Amino acid sequence: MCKRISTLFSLGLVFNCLSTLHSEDKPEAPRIALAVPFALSPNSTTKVMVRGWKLNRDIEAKTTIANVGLRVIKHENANVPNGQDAKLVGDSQVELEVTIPPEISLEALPITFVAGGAESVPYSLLVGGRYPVVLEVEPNDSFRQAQPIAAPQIVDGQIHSDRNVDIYSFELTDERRMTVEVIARRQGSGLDSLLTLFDSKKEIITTSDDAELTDSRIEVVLAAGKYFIVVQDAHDHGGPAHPYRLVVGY
Ligand SMILES: [Ca+2]
Ligand SMILES: [Ca+2]
Repeated sequence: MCKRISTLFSLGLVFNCLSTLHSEDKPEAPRIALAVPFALSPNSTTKVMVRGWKLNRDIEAKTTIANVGLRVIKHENANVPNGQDAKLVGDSQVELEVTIPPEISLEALPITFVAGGAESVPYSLLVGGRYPVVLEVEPNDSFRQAQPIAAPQIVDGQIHSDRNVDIYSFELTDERRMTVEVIARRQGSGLDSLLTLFDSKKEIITTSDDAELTDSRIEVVLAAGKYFIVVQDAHDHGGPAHPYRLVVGY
């Protein structure tokens, strides 16, 4: 690209090429792709696996929030899940222990990694949620095994293998305008979510693939009754880099 500067006279290209030359003098900074799980519980100590690039070396974790404890437990190479692109989900990982003391109230915790004097761009770990948070419980792969949840509710789950499908059920006692949303790619997940809402007779009401990036969102008015939510990957891929947060709200 730099060879073309003299013919293109692009100030943007000049700047980009000078930046590249400058950055070649320094060690490449670690980069963070995603954390599994995405979210931490407030007032707790949580182990989080952070995936990315250039993480398999002596590394320090930092945050700008005072009194939050960060401890690197280990750093290692990480397999790229089947069918995934290492450019998307990273090739190395850090197991991190995060302690949030009771006096700290946060919705997100920014973290960075420093290795060889170079610091990553910050990544935000979610903390808690707008609604009560529960974890996905497997097996929930069929309507018969659907995991009952409340509404409103947040579920932190994972499409843990290829062709895995996660099914949840909830009941409404009154008519409600509902928003059912998957947060995945926005937090760096490899999941390209596909979200489908079924009625009590297991007939499709509506579906959503890509509403924000590749994350899905359904907005619908529902009468009182029982409903099923199906979360899956649009390409039937799954693995350790496919976490998601399902937000069932009104
Ligand atoms: Ca699952
Ligand atoms: Ca999608």
